[in-house]
This record gives sequence, C-alpha cells and structure tokens, in this order.
Amino acid sequence: MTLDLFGSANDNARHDSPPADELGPGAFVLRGFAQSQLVALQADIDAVVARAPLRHWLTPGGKRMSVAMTNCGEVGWISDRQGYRYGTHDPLSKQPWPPMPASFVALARHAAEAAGYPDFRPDACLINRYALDARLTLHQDRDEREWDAPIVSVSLGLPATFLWGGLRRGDRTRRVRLAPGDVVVWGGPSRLVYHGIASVEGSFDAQAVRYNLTFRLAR
Ligand code: MD3
Ligand code: FE
Repeated sequence: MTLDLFGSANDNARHDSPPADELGPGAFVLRGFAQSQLVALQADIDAVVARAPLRHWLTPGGKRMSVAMTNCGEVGWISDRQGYRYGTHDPLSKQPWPPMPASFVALARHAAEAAGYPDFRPDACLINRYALDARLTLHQDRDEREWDAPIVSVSLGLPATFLWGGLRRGDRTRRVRLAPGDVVVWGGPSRLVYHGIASVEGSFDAQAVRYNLTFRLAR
C-alpha cells in the first residue's frame, strides 16, 4: 500500500506527519491524528449526548453492557433482548438519532483517506463511554450490511488496552495501547478481525472516562 502518511522515516521527518503502525493487512493506527481536535470533538460529543443520552444496552442474553453507548448519524447501533441491529430511531426518545456533527464527518473521511480508503461516508457513529471498570469482550463487527467499507475509530480521554485478534475467536491476541487522539482505520482483510477492550487506565482524576467514536457504513 502506498500512502503519503506512511512514507519512509525520512519522509515523516521532512513532512512532520504523524507516525502510523500497520496492525495487520489494511489496518492502521494513526497516532495522534485527532490530537488537535480533542476539545472540539468532546464538545460535539457532549452536544449529541444531551439529545441522546448514554445508556447501557442489554445483550440478547440479558446482560447489561458495562460500556455506555449512544449514536449519531442516519442509523445507530442498538442491542436488546431481540438482538443487535442498526435502527434510524433512538428507542429511548423515539426520535431519530442526532445528526453527525460536521467535525465527525470530516475527521472520519480524512482518517480513512490517510489510510488509503478514499471517499468514506459513514452513516453511523457509535459513541462508547468507558468508566474504569468497563470492558468490551472479544467480538467481530458484523451487523453492518457493507463489509467493504472500513471502520474508523477515534479514542478520547483515558488510554485503554485494545485487544487485536484474528479472524477466528480462538486466534491469539495482541495488546495495543490506544491513547487520546489516536485514530485507527480497519479495512480490507482486517475488517472482520476479532477485537475488544481489555482495560482502561486509571488516572489521578477519579471522574475521568474514556470515549471512543466508531464510524461505519452500516446500510
Ligand atoms: C477492528 N469499540 O464499538 S474501537 C465497537 O474502543 C468497538 O470502543 C472499541 O469494538 C472501542 O464495536 C474498539 C476499534 C475497532 C472498532 C471496530 C473494528 C476495531 C475494529 C472492526 C473490525 C476490526
Ligand atoms: Fe467492535
């Protein structure tokens, strides 16, 4: 893959572009890609949450998820006893999900482009909030109709240990630290890789939390 952001070490030095790690085929960590936008992004998250509050979905098995979630965009990810799915309306308010803030749309598109996926137009943005005790067990993202489009993820707040596995649940996992401002783009052969969040790092601020935005083309 030939990408302007991922040139040689010399290129990076000359252009001062953020370093990128290839996690696997088609999956790239853009370290600090959203660093300069963290304050604006958090303000936009807070505005979405004011209209569509964070909530703990039930899994189809009836367990309360430890991660609190909400959505913006044309469709949002929902879980309840009936299963996992995307829907146009917030089941709590019965209103359509709030629109994606322009800052989200632009960031998702630019990050995808930097990783070699031009013209990414997500219709769904899942907002995840992790308190210190929250976890996301190993899973695949397969509720989307379109598996050719990448997924873009943006980390804010507390750092976390991300688990990066393989195409089978039992494949061994790598641990990757995701810090605020890191953006990860998963596409191609990595789109259906098993992944999760093992732990969130505490800090001196007992109130602090982690946020993650995931942008998807769901339908
Ligand atoms: C790899 N969220 O919402 S983002 C999720 O940090 C989810 O909140 C985690 O997994 C979080 O479904 C991880 C990274 C991520 C998202 C989607 C992926 C990694 C992925 C899809 C395929 C492969
Ligand atoms: Fe996921």
